[in-house]
Amino acid sequence: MRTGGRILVDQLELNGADLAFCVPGESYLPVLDALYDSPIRLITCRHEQGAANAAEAYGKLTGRPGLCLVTRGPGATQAAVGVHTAKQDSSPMLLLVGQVPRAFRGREAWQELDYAQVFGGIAKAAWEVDSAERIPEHMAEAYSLALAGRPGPVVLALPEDVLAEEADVADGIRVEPERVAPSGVDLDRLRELLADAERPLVVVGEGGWTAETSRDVQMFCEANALPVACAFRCQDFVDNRSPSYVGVLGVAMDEALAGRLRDADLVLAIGGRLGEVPTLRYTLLEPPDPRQTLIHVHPDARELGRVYEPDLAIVATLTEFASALCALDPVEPRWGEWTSAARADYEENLRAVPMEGDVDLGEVMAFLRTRLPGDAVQTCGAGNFTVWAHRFAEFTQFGTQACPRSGSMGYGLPAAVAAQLIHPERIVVCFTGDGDFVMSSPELATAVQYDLPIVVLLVNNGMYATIRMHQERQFPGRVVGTDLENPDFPALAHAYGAHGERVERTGDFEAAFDRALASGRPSVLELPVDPERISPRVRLSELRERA
Ligand SMILES: Cc1ncc(C[n+]2csc(CCOP(=O)(O)OP(=O)(O)O)c2C)c(N)n1
Ligand SMILES: [Mg+2]
Repeated sequence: MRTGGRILVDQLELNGADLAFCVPGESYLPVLDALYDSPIRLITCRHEQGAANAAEAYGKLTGRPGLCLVTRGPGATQAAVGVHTAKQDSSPMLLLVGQVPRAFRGREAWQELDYAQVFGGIAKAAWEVDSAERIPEHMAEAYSLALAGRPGPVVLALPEDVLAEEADVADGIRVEPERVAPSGVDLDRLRELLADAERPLVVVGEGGWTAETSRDVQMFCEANALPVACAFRCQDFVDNRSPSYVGVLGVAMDEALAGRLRDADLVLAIGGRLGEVPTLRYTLLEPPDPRQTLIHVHPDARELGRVYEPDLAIVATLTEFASALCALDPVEPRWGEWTSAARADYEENLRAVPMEGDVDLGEVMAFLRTRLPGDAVQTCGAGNFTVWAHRFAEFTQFGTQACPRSGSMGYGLPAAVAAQLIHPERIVVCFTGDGDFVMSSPELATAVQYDLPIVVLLVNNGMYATIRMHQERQFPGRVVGTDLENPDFPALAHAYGAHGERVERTGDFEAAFDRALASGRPSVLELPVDPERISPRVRLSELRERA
C-alpha cells in the first residue's frame, strides 16, 4: 500500500525525473513527504512564476518534461505564465497542482479552481486525478501528452485526499514519445521540389529538436549548399559557424535576412509553426497560400495546414526526419551564390555600430563571443536588451539557448537557475533588463540558496525601453508608463548574498566578468547604458525626429 503522494512521486522517478521546482503548499503535503526520501532534487523557488519558468526551461533544455509543483488557486494562477510559455514554445512540462478534497468540489471551496477550465486554453491538456489507484494511469497519460507530437504543458490537479489515501496499485512505465519517420514518397517529392528551386531557404524551429537533429540538418544543408535560418530563439539549433547558417528570424530582424525569406522560391520549414515573429507579422510568408513553395515538416499533423497550406506537408518526428534527409542524394545546387551572399550578410550583421555612452553592448557581446565556451548556456527574458544578446551571440551547440519564444519578461533568471542545476559545470549567463530583472529578482535568493554561480548581465537603461520605443513611434514625446526608478542593483545583489558590481565602462567588463566567475557565487553585473541607444539600430532622438 502506498499513499497517492508516494505513487505520484514513484511515477516521476520511473520517468527519469531528477529535478522538480516548487513553491510548497499544504494542499500537496503527501507529495512533498514522498520527495523527502526520493532521489529527485526538489528546488524551492520564491514565486510560482519562477518555479514554472524554471520547469519550462528544464523541458526546453532536456527534452523531458520539466516539473513544477504548486498549491491551488493562487499558486496555480501565478504559475500560469510558465505554462503559457511552454505552450507557445512547444516545451514539455508538467504542472502538478494541489486541489481541494473531492468532497468539497464545486462549492468554490477555499482556493478551489476548475483547472480544466482555467488552463484549458493555455495547456495542452488539464484535468483532475480522481483516485490514488489511477495515478499511474493518469501520469502515463500526462507524460505521453506532454511529449507527443508538438511537446507542451500538461496540468494535473491533485485533490488533497487523493494524495493522502492509500492504494495497492502497480507502477506505470517510462513513457517514450512515438517516433514517426517520413515516408519515402514524401522524401522523393521533397527532393524533386528542391531540384526545381533556385532560391531555397531552410527554416528550423521548435517541436522536439535534439542534438542529433542539429547535426543531421547541418550535414544536409552543407551537402546541398542550402542556407538555413533559425526561428526566433532557436539559435542553438544549428552551429552558427556553419557556412550554411544565415541568421535568426527574430525580433528586430536583419532586413537582408527578411528579404531572403520574402524572396525565396522554396521554404523548407523543419519544425516550428512559422509564427508571427519569424514571418515578420505574417508578411514574409503570407497565409494561407504563400508565394513560396512551402514544405512544412512537423511532428503534429494539426500544425500542418493550420496557418499556411504547404505544398508538401510531412508529419514526422524531427530527429527521424533529419536523419532521413542525410540519406538523400545531394541535389546539384543552383543556389551557391544565393547561400554565400546570405552567409556574408549574416557575418556583416554580427558587426556592431559603435554605441553612445560609456558601456557599449555590441563590444560586450563581441567579447563574450570569444570568451564563452561553446557549451555555455544563455538565457533571457524580454526587452530591447535581447536584441543585442541575440544578434551578436554565436551558438555552436544545441541546448545552449533557453529564452522564451513567448516573449515573456521575468523568464531569464529562473531559466538560468534551471540551466545551472542541469549543468553544474557550465557557465550560465542570464541577459536581463532593469524591468525584466525586477519581475523575477526574488529567484536570486534561490540561486544563492542552491549555490548556483550564474552570471546575470543586467542592462539598465532606466525604462521599459521596448515599450518606450513603440510609444515614441506612435505617440512621440508623450512618455507615460514606461519610465523606471530602479533599486541600487549591486546593493540588491549583495543583500541577497550574491556578488554584484556596476560596470561603468566597456573596458572594465572583461575584468568584472572574470571576477564574477571567480566569485563562485551568483553574480549580477549591472551595465548602465545610454537611453539614447534604445536598440542596436535605433536612437531615441531619431525616433522623435522621424515622427
Ligand atoms: C510578462 C510581460 N509583461 C509585459 C511585457 C511587455 N514588455 C515587453 S518588453 C518590456 C520592457 C522590458 O524592459 P527592460 O527589461 O527594462 O528591457 P528594455 O526594453 O528596457 O531593454 C515590456 C514591458 C512582456 N513581454 N511580458
Ligand atoms: Mg530597460
